[in-house]
Amino acid sequence: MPSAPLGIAVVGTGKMGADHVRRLTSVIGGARVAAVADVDAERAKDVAGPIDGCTAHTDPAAAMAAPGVDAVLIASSGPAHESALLEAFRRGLPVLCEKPLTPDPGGALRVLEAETRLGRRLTQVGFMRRYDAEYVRLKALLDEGGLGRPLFLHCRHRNASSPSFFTTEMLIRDSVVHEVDAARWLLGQELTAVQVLRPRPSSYAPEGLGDPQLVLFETAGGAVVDVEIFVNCGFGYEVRCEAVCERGAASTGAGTGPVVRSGGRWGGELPQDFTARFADAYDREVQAWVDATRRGDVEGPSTWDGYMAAVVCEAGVRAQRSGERVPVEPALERPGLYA
Ligand code: ISE
Repeated sequence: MPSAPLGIAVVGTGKMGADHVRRLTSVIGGARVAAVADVDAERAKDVAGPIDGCTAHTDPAAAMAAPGVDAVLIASSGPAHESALLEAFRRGLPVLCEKPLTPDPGGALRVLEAETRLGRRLTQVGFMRRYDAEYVRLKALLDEGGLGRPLFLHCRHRNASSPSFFTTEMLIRDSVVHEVDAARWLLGQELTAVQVLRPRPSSYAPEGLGDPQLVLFETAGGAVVDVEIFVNCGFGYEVRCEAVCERGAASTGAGTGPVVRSGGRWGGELPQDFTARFADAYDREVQAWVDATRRGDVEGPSTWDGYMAAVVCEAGVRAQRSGERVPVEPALERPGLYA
C-alpha cells in the first residue's frame, strides 16, 4: 500500500458530507481531505478552513481538479450525483458515492453505461448497512444456511422526523432504498414486484406527506419483504430487520444497548438519527473504501447495485401512486463488469 495518504475531494458538505469530512480527518486512517465543494460557498469554506491544505470550491469539477486529489467522495443531494459521477469518470478518479446512486433509473443507467465504457469499476455506492456489525452477522447466518430458506424479511425503518424538503416519493427513493439494497444483498435475490399500502397519514406528518407506508416486495426466490417506512415517528431512529426462515429466525435492531433508569422510568436509549445509529458502519465503510482505493481495488456495493435499487424504487413510486402491484423491469441484464 502507498505510504502517502489518499487525497480526497468531498463533494457536498451538508449533514452527511460534513460528517464524512470529520470521519476522514479524525476517525479513519490513510486519508486526507484535499478539497471540498458545496453550492453554498460559505459552508464549503467553513468546512475546509480548519483542514491543512484543503481548498474550498462551489464547482465539483474544480474540487476534483485541485492539487493532491486522488479520489472523490460524493455526498451532495441525490439529483446532483449523476453529473459529479460522470466528471469523476472523465478524470479516472475512484468514487465513494452516497446513496442513492441517482434517484431515477435513467440517470443510474447513464452512469452504468459510462462506467461500462471505461471497462473498469470506479464506484462504490454508500449503502452503509452492508458494513453494520448486526447486518453483517445476519448475512453470515443466512449464507451459512442453518436457518434454512428465507421466507420473510420484516423490516421497520423509522426516523424521528423528516427534513422540510422531504416528499412522499422520497419515502421510497431516499429511505426504503436502504431496505431495497439490504434485501437484495441479504437474500442474494433480485426484487421482482412491489405494492404499497398507505394508511391514513399520521396527524404529526407534515402537510401533504403520505407518512407512514407499508411497502411489500416479492423476490425472485419466492420470499416476501415487508417494510414499514415511518419518517415522522417522533420518538427516535429505529431500523430493524427480522429474517424468518424455514428452520429459525434472526433479527437486527433489537436495541440491546445500556438499560437506563432515570426520571422514574426504566429502559434503553434510542439514537435520534442515522449518523448516530450507523456511525460504526459509516466508519467501516469509509475505511474499507480508502484501503481498497490505496491498493488499486474497488469493492463493496457497485454501480449495478445502485442501478437496480433505482429501478426497484421507480416501481415502488409507481405502486405508491397507483395502489397497484408493479413489476420491477430493469432495462438490461447485469453486465459482465459486475459479475
Ligand atoms: C436518509 O437520507 C438516510 O439515508 C437515512 O439512513 C434514512 O433513515 C433516512 O430516511 C433518509 O432520509
